[in-house]
Amino acid sequence: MNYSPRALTSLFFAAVLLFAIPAHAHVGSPDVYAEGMAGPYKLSIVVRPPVVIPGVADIEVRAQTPGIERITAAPVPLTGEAAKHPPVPDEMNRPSHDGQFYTAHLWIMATDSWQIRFSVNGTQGSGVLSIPFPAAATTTRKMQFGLGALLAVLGVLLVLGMIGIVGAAAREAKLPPGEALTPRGRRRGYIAMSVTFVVLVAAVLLGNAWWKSEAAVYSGHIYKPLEMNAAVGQGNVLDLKLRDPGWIKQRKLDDFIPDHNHLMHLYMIRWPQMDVVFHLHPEQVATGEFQLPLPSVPAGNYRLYADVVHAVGFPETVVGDIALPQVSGRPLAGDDAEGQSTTVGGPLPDSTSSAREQRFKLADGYTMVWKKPASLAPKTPVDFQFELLDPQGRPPEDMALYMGMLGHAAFVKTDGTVFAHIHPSGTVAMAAFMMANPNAMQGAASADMKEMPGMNMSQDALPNTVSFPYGFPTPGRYRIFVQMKHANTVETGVFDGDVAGDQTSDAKR
Ligand SMILES: [Cu+2]
Repeated sequence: MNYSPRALTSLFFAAVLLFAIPAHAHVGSPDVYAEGMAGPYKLSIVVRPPVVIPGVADIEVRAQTPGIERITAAPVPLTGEAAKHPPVPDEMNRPSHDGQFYTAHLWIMATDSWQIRFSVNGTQGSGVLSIPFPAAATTTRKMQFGLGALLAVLGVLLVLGMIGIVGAAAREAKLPPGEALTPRGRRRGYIAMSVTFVVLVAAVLLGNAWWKSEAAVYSGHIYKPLEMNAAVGQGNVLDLKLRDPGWIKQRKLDDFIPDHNHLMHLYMIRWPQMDVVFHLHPEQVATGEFQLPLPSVPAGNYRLYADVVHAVGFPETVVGDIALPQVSGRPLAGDDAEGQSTTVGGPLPDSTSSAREQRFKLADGYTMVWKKPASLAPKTPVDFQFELLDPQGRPPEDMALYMGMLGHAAFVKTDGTVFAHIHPSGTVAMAAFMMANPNAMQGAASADMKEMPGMNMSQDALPNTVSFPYGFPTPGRYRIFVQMKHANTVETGVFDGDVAGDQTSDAKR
């Protein structure tokens, strides 16, 4: 981490130029929604990463447990030396009379893998919870015309004023009061003004060159996702080659860490129908290269979303495409799973769907139910709740964890601009969450784990319901793929949601 002159100049630039937009692990879904336990207190958290780097992250916390007296928040790098020296935390505000709702605005100084560390004090004692998130700029914004014009006018005034002052000083500084100006004095004034003019023009040109080179350095820091080339080789082996288009030099292709047991989680969705989905786990065969023998796949164009996590806890989603013929491959095994539904945009898959409930009939007679909120709005945190029922409509008695979780969900916008892979703890990559909360993980064998949403490790029967904290980034139609497991069967429910907003309103005046 270096906060030295470069960071300070960047700060200056950020302030003046209003650079924009955050980076994210998911595609088009930069905000972090998470749920977790800070000691005895359950918190629902939203972290909206900064629109500038350096920039301000907006943080919202809703306390789900009563008795909290104060919450502090501090931004800390997830790894490295700086992670051991957290800054003095900020006290979170309670902006309304709603005593359970807290906010904070924290500076994020560099492109990196970060965490917000929440410390909670209250009647039940204290607790800590850290929520990781990646921070990187993804675009720049041009200077506003009005601001540019104002600065230009002020600059010209400064230059002219400087020339005038120097001229006057050279002409008249040594002139006794009341005496007339000599031609020699006047000439001295002109010379001084000319020299000043040349010096100032040179300074402006140099300043412009410096500005441009800083802007170029900054634009080099703009997030560029990894690229992926997909092909099918002999024996129906899917081959994925990752490529770094050039971003910060810290990014490597050989430092991926397992996220719930797999280096890569690949969602393969038939596109644009979105009627067939696979959740697969290719193996790393070389640096930046992953392979997987394909299962049986219906022919079509597929969109690929591959989730990976770097060693520093920085998650990325790599996007690709592939056209596949009908493939007769191996049977699905292990953690690999498949789901099918109707073409998106058509009628909802079950006629019993109502405004508050969407039911999805699975091929084996089971049903998955989405307990739908009354309305869906962009950028609003919601608990997405799903329930699995057996063919008799009862909770299955053999509920199982799927890759250590009660459920996995993917929220995919039908225009392809959003993909987010979510767990009961939220949008954070589990591998990064474990780095941020090492103590919670030491408790894996102890009671602590039971407190982690979706990570119930006790011997008790597992619930047949799962909930995911998430908020849609933009209005429009989304398809939600939800996976829950009973015995050895992974069920994939498919649901559609329309998120209200200006773009979806077709009732034009
Ligand atoms: Cu998952």
